[in-house]
Amino acid sequence: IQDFNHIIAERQGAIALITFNRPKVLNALCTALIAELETALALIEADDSLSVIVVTGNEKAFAAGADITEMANSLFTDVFAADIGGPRWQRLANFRKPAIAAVAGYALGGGCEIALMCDIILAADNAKFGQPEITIGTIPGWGGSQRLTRAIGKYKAMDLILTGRQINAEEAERAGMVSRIVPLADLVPEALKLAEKIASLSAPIAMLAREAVDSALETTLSEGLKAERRLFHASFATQDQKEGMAAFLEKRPPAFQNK
Ligand code: CO8
Repeated sequence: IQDFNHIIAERQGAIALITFNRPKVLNALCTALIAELETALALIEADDSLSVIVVTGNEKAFAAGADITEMANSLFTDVFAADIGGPRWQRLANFRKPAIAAVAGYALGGGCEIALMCDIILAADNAKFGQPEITIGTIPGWGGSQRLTRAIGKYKAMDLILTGRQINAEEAERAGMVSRIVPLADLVPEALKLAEKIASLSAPIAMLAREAVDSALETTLSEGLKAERRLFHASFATQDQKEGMAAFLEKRPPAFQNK
């Protein structure tokens, strides 16, 4: 897609595969990496030939958090002025196409929070999730206290955020923050297969669907139901709805045109 220093952005058919690429520091998420991610996401969002994104790391680490060396000596005025953790850091959460996090190894602090910004979290059997910020004298700053709590509930989130302990893939799946667990060797192929399944369906309908699900996290039940209904109604303005339903009635596979 484009050459970067700290991430690899590749095209695999309709799938954009983003790989964090700072293996020596367990993919610590430095500001330059976040800027590259922001650029890559803008390119992918604007490219009609790409419909799903997979974000991954390596076998040892998805990402072990924000880069502590960068933050260690920051003052309040520095992090406040730069709005560290703000919209630029949350770009993945506002990404409009379906996003899959394929997590192996450590997903800690900002790494866990990046995974939580995705729509689906696929975990390798060696994945470890945690919000260890309290052990280094700070708290989650990239949505962890909010998205994690919405994903797994107050009591489990407090357990993780107040102790900094790590949980394995099974505990994370039981808690509801992991969609599926796969063997480590199958992680990226399975994530791509899942992405291809989604990409084989209608891209605009997938965008409506993820916006509807996200409404559940953003608003009250009655407002969320209203948002869902409007998005459902909007699906009837697409050719893909006509094609999908016609194909069902004619007992043939649908040929979605992504319109
Ligand atoms: N930042 C910078 N460097 C890191 C980080 C990190 N988060 N994590 C690991 N590294 C570096 C280590 O310093 C080490 O470097 P070196 O070889 O030069 O000494 C290298 O990666 C390998 O790490 P370890 O030797 O520690 O590897 P281990 O296998 O012994 O341990 C752990 C792995 C348990 C993952 C350990 O590295 C660790 O605890 N890392 C830090 C985890 C952490 O506290 N993460 C939270 C960071 S704070 C955060 O994410 C806040 C997010 C919100 C901020 C908003 C936006 C910026």
